[in-house]
Amino acid sequence: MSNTVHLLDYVAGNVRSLVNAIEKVGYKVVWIKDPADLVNAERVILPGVGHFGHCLSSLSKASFTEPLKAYIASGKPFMGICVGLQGLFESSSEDTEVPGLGIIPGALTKFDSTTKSVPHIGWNSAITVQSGDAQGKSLYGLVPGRKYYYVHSYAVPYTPGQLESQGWDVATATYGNEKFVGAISKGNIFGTQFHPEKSGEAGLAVIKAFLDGNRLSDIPQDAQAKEMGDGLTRRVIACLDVRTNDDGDLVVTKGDQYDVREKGTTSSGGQVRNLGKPVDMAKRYYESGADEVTFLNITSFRNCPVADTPMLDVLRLTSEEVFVPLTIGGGIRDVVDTDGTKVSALEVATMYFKSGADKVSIGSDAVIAAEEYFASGKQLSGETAIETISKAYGNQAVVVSVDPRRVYVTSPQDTKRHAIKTAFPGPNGEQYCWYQCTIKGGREGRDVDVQELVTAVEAMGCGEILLNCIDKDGTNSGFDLELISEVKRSVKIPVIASSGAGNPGHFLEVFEKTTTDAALGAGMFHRGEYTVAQVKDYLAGEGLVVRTSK
Ligand code: 1PR
Repeated sequence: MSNTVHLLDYVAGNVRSLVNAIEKVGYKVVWIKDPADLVNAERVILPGVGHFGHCLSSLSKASFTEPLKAYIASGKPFMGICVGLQGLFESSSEDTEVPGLGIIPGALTKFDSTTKSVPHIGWNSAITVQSGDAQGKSLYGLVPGRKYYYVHSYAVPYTPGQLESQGWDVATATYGNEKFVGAISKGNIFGTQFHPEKSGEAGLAVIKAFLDGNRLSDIPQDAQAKEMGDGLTRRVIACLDVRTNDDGDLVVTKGDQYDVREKGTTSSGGQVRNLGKPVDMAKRYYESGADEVTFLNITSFRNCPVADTPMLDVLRLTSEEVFVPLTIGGGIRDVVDTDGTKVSALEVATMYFKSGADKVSIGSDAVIAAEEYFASGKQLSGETAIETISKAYGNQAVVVSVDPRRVYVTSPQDTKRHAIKTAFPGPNGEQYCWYQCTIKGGREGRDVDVQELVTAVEAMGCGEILLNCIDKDGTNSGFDLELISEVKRSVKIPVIASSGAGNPGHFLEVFEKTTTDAALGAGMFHRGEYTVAQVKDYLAGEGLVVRTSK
């Protein structure tokens, strides 16, 4: 057998990470554009992102459905990832008009969002059910104590014995009180609901086992010892604010309340703080166990020539070595390039996805879109960056980064915005505050509050909120728990708490005192005060479920 893997080219998707992961484990990717070529393939992977109906109808429109079924029936190795797995089932409540391939009995349903965030985003288990020939074995490299990266709203609920009675080996994960199919296999077929290409070393081991044809193996001794709780882990994210410094080098910087210049003697301040090189630092955080890495291009608001944006190279290089989700923010909006060419936000996002990003983060443009949404009486235009990108790549690929700042008031009646009572009164003893959204990296305050913004962008199809806080940024004084609780009350989508982390205890505090889905740190990691691993070990020691294996 050659070392070639065939991937089906049938739907827009951020598949760069998958290609990188396959190459990392020593295989070569060939894209199948013509369904007739499927007969010659030796191993096939069906990636899938976004909407079930959209993926399956794209497959059918490209005339792949029957050749794919024939390929699978031929007994040659086949793997479906995420929607690629979902499509093997009979149907999904995400789109009742479009049937699945019906190779596995069962239907997908949406997670219940009354008690938890939906989509389910983060690291969870895939524990092989002890049945059939998988008894006591590792199925395609899956290990009970390891965690894998999931991102989806629909899943196949797990009913003990049902799939097993038809010869399927199943690995499950638990989200809240719902147990679902995390991976499944029978004969030549293998599918994972999680993204192995974004699941660190644990995921690379799964891809390698599939490509090597290593269906069942012994569970590694060290992995057996490292058993940890089932369920979604607390995510710890490292964030890199990137910009060009005064010498023209692209550097990771870090501000105090968004001011990234050293305290200088001139009125404009000193040099831009240089804390290191973006790709090197991202690798270091991956090695240290970061669950995700976020890059924010913080001066993109100025002039954003698309053609030479250096962030594309940063992503390309990072995604070859870093196998956890990568988010890129800054300048995701409709732009005009230096030569006058108009480039839509969707096209900008596509460039980033093609370079290895898994999610894009939208800041200023989301605030303007929210203002327009309210001005039009909550009408969706269908044309905002959030809507166009989430339609093409799925909600999970669109993060909105919020840069709010506290505005103190004496009483809630003093403002039309949503005010909360605060335990931290303002400079004149004000007992209330509202959170004003800003654009252009905090330079311009807008007449829209954080609660309005997050509800508007959730309606537009944003899949996750990256919640910064200008007052807390760089202060090392802990997260703004009041802000985080306010936002968590307002939306169902996951929220990443950001700004203010100064030590591992702040991560514990935000996870214990709020229902945040993830927490992000920047300065404390960049300055070398703590490593990501130290934060995770501390959380694990306090009894929180975190991903400690790589
Ligand atoms: O508006 O879509 O072009 O996006 C610009 C992006 O750049 C936004 O996501 C915005 O948050 C970010 N940004 C703009 N200016 C700055 C700045 O610092 N001058 N950085 C900036 C925002 C905040 C966090 C930071 C945390 C944690 N950085 O991401 O990493 O506050 O820091 P800490 O742990 O050290 O407290 P667009």
